[in-house]
Parts: sequence; structure tokens; C-alpha cells
Amino acid sequence: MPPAALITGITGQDGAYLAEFLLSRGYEVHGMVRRASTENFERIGHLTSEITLHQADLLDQLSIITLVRDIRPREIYNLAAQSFVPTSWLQPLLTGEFTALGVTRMLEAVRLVDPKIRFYQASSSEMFGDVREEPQTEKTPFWPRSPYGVAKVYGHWITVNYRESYDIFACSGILFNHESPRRGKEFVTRKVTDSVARIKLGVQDKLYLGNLEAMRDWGFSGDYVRAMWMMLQQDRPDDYVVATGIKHSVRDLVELAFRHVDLDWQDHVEVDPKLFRPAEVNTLRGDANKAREVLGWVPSVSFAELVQMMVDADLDRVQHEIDDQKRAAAFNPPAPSPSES
Ligand code: NAP
Ligand code: G4F
Repeated sequence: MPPAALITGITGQDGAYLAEFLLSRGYEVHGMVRRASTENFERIGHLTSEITLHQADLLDQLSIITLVRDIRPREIYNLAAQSFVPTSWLQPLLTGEFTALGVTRMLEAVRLVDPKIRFYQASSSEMFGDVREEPQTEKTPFWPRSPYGVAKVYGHWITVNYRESYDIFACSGILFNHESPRRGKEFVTRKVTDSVARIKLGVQDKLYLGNLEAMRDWGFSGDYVRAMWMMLQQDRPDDYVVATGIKHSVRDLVELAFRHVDLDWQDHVEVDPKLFRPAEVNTLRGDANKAREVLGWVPSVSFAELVQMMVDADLDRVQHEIDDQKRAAAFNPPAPSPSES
């Protein structure tokens, strides 16, 4: 029997890469999706014949217990969350329900149904916030700077607590920013690469951004989901930082992305003060030595390769959109005005 895995947040960026990775390892893959009036399977559409999707919601304890009881997975990857930092100031309570208490609901289901299930929690470098030291390790104290970061600190510690209280194989992966062509367009990397493609292809002129001086340790999502799986294959559960160890500013990102298509970013980028955050995480850089030594994990994609991969994917996609629009216009020419008929 192939091992079964349950992924919450399977419709998100990491969920799609993790589903592909687990399928390649022979897993029976189950995904938890919340009910929506229209399906939101853009990132996993190519996988729907190979995976099983189930409706449940992080807000609904009974639906989670029923789901875990029905599937009885060997491993659970809890990736679902309200994951966009600015939204956490607009919806702090909902963010707490999804991103903090949702973790306890998942852990309660594990405890009640089968405490032998192995559990991965998607913790975040946002927990380091106003960083106390550089680079950040598993031992660096947390100082979150957003309701999202605060909620992730709760999710992290409740995972540690269930490990210590109930001997559950629960791991927390403290992942630094990781991106891909599947990244949501509201996050800065994808906002930049999508705009670069649109500007290059002549369907957009300006790109409005917030703080260009913020620094992040950016890696590739495909590499980071591999680390999640590796954590659950160890003899004992533990917490790991996953990062590249190299940081860049948003300004570096913008320069590189525009340069890749032979454009000067200064002709197109404008700073909009409305996009600055009430409290900023100015800089993040992780030390993933523990993941390298214990798990044998190393990233395979550099920052420059990541930016190029994302710009190229967006150029391709935007060009297809333009071609589709032209074809649709040719098939449905505008109706003649009364004076022409
Ligand atoms: P994402 O693309 O925003 O995906 C979030 C997923 O959570 C989506 O599938 C979403 O479903 C689901 N979800 C949200 N609320 C839910 C609810 N109430 N019930 C069930 N599902 C719900 O995020 P990501 O980038 O893949 O990140 C995955 C996880 O890692 C998140 O927990 C994030 O906070 C954490 N993380 C991410 C990074 C990063 O740089 N990407 C770094 C550190 C930690 P819908 O499609 O229905 O919205
Ligand atoms: O891409 P971002 O929105 O990602 P952020 O806030 O670092 O959060 C992401 O990474 C976390 C891991 O550290 C995850 F836990 C979280 O779920 C999410 O995936 O912003 C990155 C930086 C920020 O400093 C922001 O102020 O870019 C700066 N920025 C500048 N202009 C902008 C913009 N960010 C966005 N989203 N949009 C802008 O126009």
C-alpha cells in the first residue's frame, strides 16, 4: 500500500509543488479544499486525476476530524493559512482563526484520530520580524511585526507543545520567503515579474511598489517543499530553518527583473506610500545549516535563476493572454454602428 498524505492548502503555491513531489514518490495524495462558489484549482488542474480532493475548512473542527478519520494519512502537511501579510492588518481576527487556531484544530484531529500521524506545520520567517540577530537560526528569538507573524508564532509553539505534551511526531518548518511562477500576484516577486512581462509586451506602463529597501532571503518553492517531506522522514521530530542564506533588497529584485528583458526599471517603477506597511520586517536572512547537516537539504535554484524563471513564465503567459484576446476579437468583431449599416 502506498503511504497516504493529506495536504491542507493544496490549491496554494506550495500545495501544488508538494502534491507533485509526493506523487513522484509514490504517495496517495489527498488535498483539503474549502468550499467556494467557483472552483479554484488553477495550480492543481493538471493533477486532479491523480489526487483526491475533500471539502473541509480550517474554521470547522468537525470537518477536519471527519476528514482525518476517513483518510487516516501517514503524514499531514498543514499549509493552509491566510498567508498575505498586509491582509492580516485588515482582517486580524480571521487571520488568527485560520493561521493560529487552525493549527490547533489540525493537531486536535491528529491527537483524537491517531497520534502516530506525522504532522508538518508551515511556520514562517515572519516570526523573526524585527530580527534579534543575523542570520536567523532555530534558536533566534521571535519578534513578529504583523498579526500574521503573531499568528504564526502561535502556530509554531502549539506544534512544539503537542509534540512535548502528547509525543506527536510534529515538526515546524521555519521557511524563509519562497517563490515560483505559481506565486500569488499580490506578493512582491510575482507582482514585479508579472508587471515586467506586461510592460515589455506593451500592455502596462507603470509598476507601483512600496518599500524598495526591504530585504528578503528568497528561494524557490519547489526546493522548499522537498525540505518539508525530509523533516517527516527523520527518526525524531524537530524544527528546522529553511533558507538560502543570501538576502537581496526589493530594489535588487526589480533591477534584475527589468534587466532580464533589457528595460531600465527607473523608467517604469514608482513608489506609492500607500503600499508601505504599518510595521515593516526590514530584513531577513536565514541560517539553514541544521537542515543541511541533519536532512541533507540544499537549495538548487539561485536568486538570479528564480527571477529569470518567473519573468520568462510571465512573458509566456501574458503573450498567450494577448493572443487569446486577439483571436476572440477576430471571431467576434464589434457590431457595426447604425451609421455604418
Ligand atoms: P498560498 O499560496 O497563499 O496558499 C494558501 C492556501 O491556504 C490556499 O490553498 C488556501 O485555499 C488555503 N486556505 C486558506 N484559508 C483556508 C481555510 N479556512 N480552510 C482551508 N484552506 C484554506 O500560500 P503558500 O505560499 O503556498 O504558503 C503555504 C504555507 O506556508 C502558508 O501557511 C504560508 O503562511 C506558509 N509560508 C509561506 C512562505 C512563502 O514564502 N511562500 C514562507 C513561510 C511560510 P484557497 O485557494 O481556497 O484560498
Ligand atoms: O512578497 P511580500 O508580500 O512577502 P512577505 O511580507 O515577506 O511575506 C511572505 O513571506 C513570509 C516569509 O517570511 C511568509 F510567511 C508569508 O506568508 C509571505 O509568503 O513582501 C516582501 C517585501 C516586504 O518587505 C514588503 O514591504 O516586499 C515589500 N514590498 C515592497 N513593495 C512589497 C511591495 N510587497 C508587496 N506584497 N507589494 C508591494 O508592492
